Formats: sequence, C-alpha cells, structure tokens
Amino acid sequence: MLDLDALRQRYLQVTGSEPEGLWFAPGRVNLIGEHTDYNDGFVLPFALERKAGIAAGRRDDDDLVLVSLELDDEVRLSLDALAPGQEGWSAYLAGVAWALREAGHQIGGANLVMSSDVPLGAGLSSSAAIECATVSALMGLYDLEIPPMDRAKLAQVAENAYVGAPTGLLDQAASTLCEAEAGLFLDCRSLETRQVPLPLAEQGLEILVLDTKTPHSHVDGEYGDRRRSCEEAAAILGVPALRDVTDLDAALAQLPDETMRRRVRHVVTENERVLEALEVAKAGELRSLAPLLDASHESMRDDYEITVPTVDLAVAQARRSGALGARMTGGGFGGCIIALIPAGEGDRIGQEIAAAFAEAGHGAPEWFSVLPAAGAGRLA
Ligand code: GAF
Repeated sequence: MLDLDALRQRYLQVTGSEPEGLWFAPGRVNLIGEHTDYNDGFVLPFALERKAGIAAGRRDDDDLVLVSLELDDEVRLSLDALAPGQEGWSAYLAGVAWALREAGHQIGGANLVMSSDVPLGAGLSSSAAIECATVSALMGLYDLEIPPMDRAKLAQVAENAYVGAPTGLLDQAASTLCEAEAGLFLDCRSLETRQVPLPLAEQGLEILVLDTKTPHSHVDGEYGDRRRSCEEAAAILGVPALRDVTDLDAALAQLPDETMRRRVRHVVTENERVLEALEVAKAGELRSLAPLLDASHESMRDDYEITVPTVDLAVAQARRSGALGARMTGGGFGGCIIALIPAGEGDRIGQEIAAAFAEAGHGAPEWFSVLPAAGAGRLA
C-alpha cells in the first residue's frame, strides 16, 4: 500500500511547502495478448491496486526536482537540459517532461516526489506506472488537456525515445485507460478500446499473481530481438505487420528459418487467443479463459521462447495445485505469472509453488491476489 502521509511528509521536507496535489497510475497484469502490441495486434490487460504515486507542485524556475521515496534519492535537472539516453530511475519522470515539451505542451519546473508499490522488474509495468503518474501530475499542475490515449502515447514516447526501451503501447494504455472491475481490450492498430467486465469475485474466482523474483529488463537485447524478428518476418511476407497474417500455414511456408516461423506462430495464434478471450469474457464465462491462458503460456515457452525455468515451474506447479489456467504475464525472461484460481485458494497455491521452488533450489517467490482496479488519476 502506498503511504500517502509519507509522500506528503517527504514533499514538505524537500520543498518546505505542501504539494499542490497527489496523482497516481497503476501497474497492470496482462490477462492475455503478449508481444502482440508492437505487431499491431490485440491485448487484454487490467490495472492493479498497486500503483506509483506522485506528490507534486510547480516551481518558479525551469528545474525538475525528482525524489524517490524508496531509493531515498534526489535528482535535479533543468528542463532545457533534458536529453534522451538518461539513465536511472529519474529518466522515467524526466522522459515524460521531455515528451510533453517535444509534443508542444507548455510546462515549467516541478517538484515530483514519488513512491511506488509496484514490484520493480517483475513484468507488472512498474515503469509505465511511473511514467503515467508523471503525465497525470504534470497535466494537473499545468492545466493541460490531453485525451487519455494521447497521454498513454506520450508516456510510451518517454519509454521508447528517452529511456530507450523499444516497447509497445500495452503498459501505458493499461495504466492510463483501465477501469475498475474490467479488462481493457485494445486494438493496437486502430487504438479502439473496449472495457470488458471481469466479474471474477461473482464467479468464485480470483487471479493470483506470483512474482518469481527472476528480474527482467526491456532495455536488454532479447525484447528488441523478438521485435526485430517480427518486423523482418512481416517484410518477407509483404504485410505491414504480423497482425495482417490471415493464413498462418501459407505464411509459415514462406519463411526462411524455423526460429522465425516459431515467432510468427506465437504472434498470430496469440492474437487469435485474445479475440477468443474477448468473446469468452463477453459471454460472462470467465472459467473458459483457463485453456486460453494455458495455450498462451505454451506458445510463449515453445514458440516465442521468452520464458525461463522459474516461470515455467511456477506455471506447472500452479496447475498441479489446482489453478484452472496459468501463464507468464508481461515481457518475459522472468517476472510474474498469473493463475486463474478458485477464490480463497491463493495462499495455499502460493505456498505449494514456494515449496516447489525450494526443492528446485530457487529463491522464494512472492504472491498476492488481485482484482481489476482503476487507471491513472488524482489521489488528493
Ligand atoms: C512489455 C512491453 F512494455 C509491452 O509493450 C509488451 O510488448 C509486453 O512486454 C509484452 O506483451 O511489457
């Protein structure tokens, strides 16, 4: 839980005055639709209660004073000196100020004191939460009117162009646009969205999130490699993006190597699974999501090759322990799994996965149950 009093206190200590407001943006889990966003495909995430919060106020000068409560660190930067390629935690906030100015929005200096309870590097969009909270805070401070999808896109510019991680729009769209008790269906080409009710509790279900504690990063090469491979395949197939592949077998027959064929198979089948999941959710039969989650995991493991042993073990043990379906969530190479489970079974299933980890010589995982929460906004 975010400690709002601690945020306020720290703001007061740093600046000598009360913040003008507190803004937040949540982390997310992706229910299904992994590595489809940058292929112009479909995704279905929902927002978490865990969030990044920012206590914010304007400054008289053109400086950004950025403070992280968790890291106990303070960074001061001049707006005019912001330049892509900056490293460290403060780049996620500074990048948003930079992106806003690049897009022509008028902002001045700001004190931004942040805190987050989204686990870092766990595949739950800790960076998008910080970026989207910063967008909300700077909009609030400087009275900017920016439609929600454009806010998400600005946060994505911060991540891609400033921080240097070649990600798609999934995380920032989820953090900005999600609504409580619903998943967000997003067509990443048309940017059409649809709120999809997910009455998990009513159906005696919950989603367990288990952090394998195997950290990952999107600035590293593997994410970019997957993306490049998809773009190369689309070029060979003569389509704008893998979203446009309509006959999978015919497409696979045209591709030169087995690795590329596997990558394409993942993206094309994953898009189909998101569309099926949307239908299942629209029909209100949430248990029927389970086989889609399982198939998504197998596709990420065998075709996209983005899972790691801890993640595969967690998914397999979740199923053995009674999960209806389970999959890795997020960019991959570590991070979290999600499991669709009967309500109230989270602790037992988490304990059993922890026991399997101990037996395999892995460190202890952490877990918590989640329900779909609201997207970015003002806290106070
Ligand atoms: C990460 C990226 F940031 C997203 O854009 C998306 O590609 C995801 O990995 C994989 O689905 O979270």
